[in-house]
Amino acid sequence: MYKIREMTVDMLENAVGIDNPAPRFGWKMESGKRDFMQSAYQVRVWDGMDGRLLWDAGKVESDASSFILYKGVELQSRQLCEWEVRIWDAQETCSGWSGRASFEMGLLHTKDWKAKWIEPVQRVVQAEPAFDMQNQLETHEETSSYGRLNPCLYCRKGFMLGKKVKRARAYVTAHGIYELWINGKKAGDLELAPGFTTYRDFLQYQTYDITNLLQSGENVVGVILADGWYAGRIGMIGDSAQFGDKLGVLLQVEVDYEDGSHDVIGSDASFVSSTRDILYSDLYIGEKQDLRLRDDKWCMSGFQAEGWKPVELVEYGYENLAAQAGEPIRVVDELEAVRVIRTPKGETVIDFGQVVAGRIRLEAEGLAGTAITLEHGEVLDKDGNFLNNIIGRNKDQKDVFLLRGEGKETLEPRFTFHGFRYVKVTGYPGNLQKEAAKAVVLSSDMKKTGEFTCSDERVNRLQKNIFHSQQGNMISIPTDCPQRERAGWTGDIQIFAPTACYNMGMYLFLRRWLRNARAEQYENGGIPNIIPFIPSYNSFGNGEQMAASAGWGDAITIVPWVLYQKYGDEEVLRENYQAMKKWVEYIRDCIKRECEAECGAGEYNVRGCDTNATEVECGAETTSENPEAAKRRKYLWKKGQNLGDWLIPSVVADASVENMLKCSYLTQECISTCFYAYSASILSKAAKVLGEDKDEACYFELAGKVRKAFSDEYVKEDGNLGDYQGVYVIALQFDMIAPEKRKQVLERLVRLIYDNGCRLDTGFVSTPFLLDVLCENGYQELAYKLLFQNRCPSWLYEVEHGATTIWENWNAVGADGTTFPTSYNHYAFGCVGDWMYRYLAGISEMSPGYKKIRIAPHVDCGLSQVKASYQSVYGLIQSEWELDGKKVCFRVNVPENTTAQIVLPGAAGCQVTESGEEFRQSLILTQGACGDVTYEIGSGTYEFCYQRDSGIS
Ligand code: RAM
Repeated sequence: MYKIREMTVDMLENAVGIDNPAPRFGWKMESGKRDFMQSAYQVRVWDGMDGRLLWDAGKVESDASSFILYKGVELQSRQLCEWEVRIWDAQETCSGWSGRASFEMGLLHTKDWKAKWIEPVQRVVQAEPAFDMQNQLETHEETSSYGRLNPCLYCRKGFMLGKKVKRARAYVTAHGIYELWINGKKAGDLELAPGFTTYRDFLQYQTYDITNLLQSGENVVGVILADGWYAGRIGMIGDSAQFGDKLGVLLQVEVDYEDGSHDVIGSDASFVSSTRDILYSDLYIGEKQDLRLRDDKWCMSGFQAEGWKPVELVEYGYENLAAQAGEPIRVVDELEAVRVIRTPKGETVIDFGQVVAGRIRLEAEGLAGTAITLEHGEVLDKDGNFLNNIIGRNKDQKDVFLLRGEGKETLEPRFTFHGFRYVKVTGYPGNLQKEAAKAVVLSSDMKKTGEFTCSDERVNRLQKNIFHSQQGNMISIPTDCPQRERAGWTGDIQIFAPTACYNMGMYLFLRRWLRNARAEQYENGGIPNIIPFIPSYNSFGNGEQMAASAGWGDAITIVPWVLYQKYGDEEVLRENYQAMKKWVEYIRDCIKRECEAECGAGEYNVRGCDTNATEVECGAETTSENPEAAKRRKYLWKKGQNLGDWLIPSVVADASVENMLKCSYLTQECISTCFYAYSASILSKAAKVLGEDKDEACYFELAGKVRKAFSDEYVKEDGNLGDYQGVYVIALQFDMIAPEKRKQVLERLVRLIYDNGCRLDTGFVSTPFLLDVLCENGYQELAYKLLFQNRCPSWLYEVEHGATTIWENWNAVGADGTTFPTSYNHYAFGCVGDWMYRYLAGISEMSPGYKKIRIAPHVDCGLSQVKASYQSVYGLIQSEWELDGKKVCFRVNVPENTTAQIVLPGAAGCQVTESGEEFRQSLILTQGACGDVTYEIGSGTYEFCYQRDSGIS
């Protein structure tokens, strides 16, 4: 008999607070047998309270087991639902009903909100002084007084419950970040709620099941508010009040009684507020607590709220509210301290052995009022002293605690987080033992979906480092780094998304981030380089709109396409389609303006895919010296504030801002045009999926013209494309080179790599494709050399120099151990993780969502063993191989309801056994020229073995 498991609604198990009126169902199946395919399914949905049947899909002949759209009776706000599914296999055997799973609707309409926004009486958040770049570059530690920071605000209200409660929910959100408290206890396990979104358009509320926290008689509901992303100091330059300068809360408690009646207790003018033990809390600067003022009774019945002040009712409307979309931030791990160091300077520093994002929890005992200070850093200096590696205004990462003085106390900040491995502790009474400290790791709580280990411990460490950088940079939004900018740089996630999707279930997280991206898209189609966007970023465009850079803004086409490939949901393409199209048209328009500037207005006319205007070439009507060049000008994105191949190692060796910008202007012309073609071709493919035939053809044609123009304009006959590896890589990967010149281009790339001592010199946007380009074009050996390279710049150089996450700069630690003030937690260059899964373990999708899988490992990579797995929407895909001399053993698992092509490298003519028996020849699909044999198989676990020297190759 087979079983159904992991039943999800909108990709979450037992989801609570769904505000999508048409949720979608999914399930996995476990059969214990091979070749298992679903041939039909039936889903039934009930109202969980009164047992009414809401939907019976009937038996649907289909092998779809994810994203099955609800088509029953209209779902209501707050509705509790139960659902079950049964399936049939190819032999028409039925699974039997799955057993019921539940989901619960959130508030679907603005009219469901009875509560009012309230703002405690407060000093408005202080504006930071005007930004000065020089100051930013020099500021290293605390420069300003903390007096400008406001204390956290506590709000409370008591209410009576007379009847027996059946269920109770709280729907809560805030301007700022908040904790919900009921009767002296924190409700739920969320951190930093409501998370970071583009608040004006999209503010999430969270749904809490508080049934068990209520009591009969008097109850108290309370909220603690901190500045958070809304009002606190954030972004590159640490500006404050980016969304507003007053904290507020919207809170609605709903109680259903056993007798069928219903009560709503909403935030209103009867709440009172005060300040207490948290003297300030800022996401970037840190938190200060006076534990003498702590008293959890503030949120219990019987507490005399003397001196508490009334709150103000304010109108913000409810239009921007949406249910929590995807995994919230939680404590995802706790790490023991590895050691306590006495540094040469005499500092006391705790080492957690791992760079993380989060905070620490520290036990201490001392006299009342004793001040303990915690400072956070990711590395020590060369001599082993504490180093604050983050430069910039308001990047202090410093917590202060004043002890209560009544025995053992636990110190832990609540509304801030830091990027660190080392914590310098000052003022600790007595001898600090490592057992007294724990690192509390924060992240959006996605499931881990990937595992990769192999016979080289350094590569294993690299994979771990990638994972940890991902964990630290997925706090509500995908960030570049969790200590300095903590910003949703579009380029970084564009580069890293494929790797991210192997490591964790990124579907909801990235889909939510795209919602922010759509909201932030400019009228003209440009996508700001950072999402969510904050006004202070405009200071980089001299007060004008922030530029939309090639390779960064393209996140709007690339990320939806990656999600579609990995999870198979067309809806992601549909909901982003217009934004993708606007982005491509934005590029077209940028070029148009360039042409007009060069050729005179009116002479140049672009034909967008939606217009019928005639196309006129730039300069075609003038007597141009080079009519061909004039004709192709309109396909080349030559100008604009494009970042090019950011952080090319040889150019930014000294990490100076000047040289960083040099990377841009040295490469931007080529890189921008390549991304134009790439986005146009993704758009064409998306149009095909969505049945937008006209667009499909139009953008396909556009991509082709851009490619041809690029090749004609930039690629010399001898394959010369300049001095930078990245330009070659991108041009090859995006198919920008005319076939007759491809070989020369490739050879020049290979020469550049050899001339660089078999080391990479690629920047941000090209690094993800470097190893692929080499492997796809017959230079596997060189790709392996780059992977196993341990001289700087290289992945293993970082590992051998103590990295526990991925660094922003390859040379962040010098050969002599000097550590530079930069970010040690930047996932971008961790993009090689994707290649390792796809190439070394060989797991990739042949059709969207891994409905059809390809497992094609490369056993000649220099490793003797690889073990990898990926938890897809259908179930676990595994690829494990060992190479022992000529003997290859290869185990795979193909999940139910999928099929796979399995490639056995060098197996042609060999006797292949599977689980000890000769394998069926009939399953052979192809025998490749280089001796690879491809089998087509169904679900199940297989173990193939063969001796390569027995073959024909
Ligand atoms: C740096 C960021 C980020 C990158 C931009 C261009 O400041 O850390 O990684 O995308 O520059």
